[in-house]
Amino acid sequence: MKFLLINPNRGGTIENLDARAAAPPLGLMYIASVLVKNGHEIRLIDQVGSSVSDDKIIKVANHFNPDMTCFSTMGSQTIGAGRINDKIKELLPNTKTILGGVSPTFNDIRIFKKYPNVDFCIKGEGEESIIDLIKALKTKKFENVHGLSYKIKNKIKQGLPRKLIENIDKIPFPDRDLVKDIKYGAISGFRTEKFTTVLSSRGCPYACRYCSCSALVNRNWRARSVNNFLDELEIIQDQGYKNVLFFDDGLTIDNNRVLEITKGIKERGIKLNWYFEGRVDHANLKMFKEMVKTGAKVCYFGAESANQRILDWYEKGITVEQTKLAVKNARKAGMDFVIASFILGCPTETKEEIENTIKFITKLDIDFAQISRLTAYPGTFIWDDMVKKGYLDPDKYWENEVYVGLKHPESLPDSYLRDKVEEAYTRVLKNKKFKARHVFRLLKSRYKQKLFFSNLKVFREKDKIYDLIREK
Ligand code: B12
Ligand code: SF4
Repeated sequence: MKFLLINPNRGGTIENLDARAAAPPLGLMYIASVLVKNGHEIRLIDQVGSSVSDDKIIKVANHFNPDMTCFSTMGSQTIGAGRINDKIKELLPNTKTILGGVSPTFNDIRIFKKYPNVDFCIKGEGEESIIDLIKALKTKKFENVHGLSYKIKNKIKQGLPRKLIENIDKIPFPDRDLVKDIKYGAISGFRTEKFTTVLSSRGCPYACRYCSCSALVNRNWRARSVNNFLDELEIIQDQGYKNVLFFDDGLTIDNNRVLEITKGIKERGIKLNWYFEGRVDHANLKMFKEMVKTGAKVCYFGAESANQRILDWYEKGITVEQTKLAVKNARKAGMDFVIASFILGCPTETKEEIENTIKFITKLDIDFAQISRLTAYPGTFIWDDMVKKGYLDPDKYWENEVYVGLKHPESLPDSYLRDKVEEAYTRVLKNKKFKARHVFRLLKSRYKQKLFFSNLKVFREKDKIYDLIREK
């Protein structure tokens, strides 16, 4: 069969942001590999990374004439998928449409209602479900497919509950050749050398109230074997990549496993720069040192707040002291660029607590802080709680994020929080000690110098960066 795989841009008018925050569409690249392995013919279009127009996609579709058109969507990408799919269906009414990704995982029924041209939604991990769906097309026994939602005679039906893939070593490596001509060169708005993305493990056992990662995998964490993962890194190096971004939600959960990975990197002579995210309570100094020795350059911590009461409200399971120690350890280990994320606007959070967080950020020895307003997304505790209490109409906001401050009666007003985020960025970047530390680190780190000089234009367009960050 022929499959057209599309990573659509967001439905709105911020394609510029899409291109600047683009990364290879890893989920779709995994699906592509599985389809090819099963003998199917595929085309993949990353509209986000390549900025191709809808018209160009329709032309490709018309020429390729796929049996199945598959979209991967998170958030407002579903709007883009709906828009493109309607046009494709007009030309090719026999192609069947599948939506997969985070959005259909939590919004399948809403998708069918809003977009009548969608035939199937695959919820959760798609590698096994899509193959089962292809088989079911012959038998028509859709009810036996895990994670599938479908329509029969305009009635929405569900298959079996979604299921996690037990042995993730068995999943073929994502097909990077499909996007080899796209230059993904910006991470969080900062220009970098060409990079690719990897997943050494899947899922997360925690359940922070603002995050949907745990709901995606029922609080499950599965790791690939170290050798299986290193085999992929070797291929990536052979393909000419120098930079790798880890998309793991829980890379550092098992410190010993990370040490085995770093040992393997040394033994196999792999030379790649890495970027990763980690929890502050898994920020072991010995592990960081080995990571730095084997190429780790940028680490990103979810610090979220300087107030223990707020961290506890989020059920984050960390302490403020752990954040300080994590940053200290990353510094001691020689990490070139340390980023921490913070959220303002937790329900019941006071103005004083927000002030405390901003002061804390200016003192923390990091290179950059990402500061956001608390947002509700489908699949999170906060979303479910607000829906349950009647603060939020899910049918209105499922495709576009909603700031908690706009809807929650116990939250500070959103306009106040928006101003505070802007003020926080300004105060942090203008803080004399923060600036002095930057200059010092710039002189010490060749990597940081490279990053800094290739981003001079971006730094000059400081307001644009703020916009970008605010939009994210
Ligand atoms: C990387 C990432 C991004 C990147 C995406 C770049 C890229 N090209 O990949 C960027 C930075 C752009 C991004 C943006 C956003 N993101 Co994001 N992102 C992630 C992250 C960390 C990893 C995604 C990933 O690649 N996972 C690995 C792959 C293998 O998994 P996958 O994509 O889910 O694919 C699997 C299945 O979903 C399925 N599948 C996927 N596509 C398809 C297609 C078909 C046809 C089939 C059959 C199956 C299928 O099979 C795949 C293999 O098993 C996730 C966290 C997470 N754990 O998912 C958050 C996450 C998805 N993001 C999230 C959010 C909130 C956002 C933003 C809204 C943030 C913001 N405020 O701007 C935006 C939304 C952008 C938009 N489109 O509207 C939330 C989603 C919340 C929700 N419930 O909707 C998550 C879950 C993080 C969280 N903390 O909760 N994000
Ligand atoms: S914020 Fe991080 S630790 Fe918390 S549930 Fe999400 S991925 Fe897991």
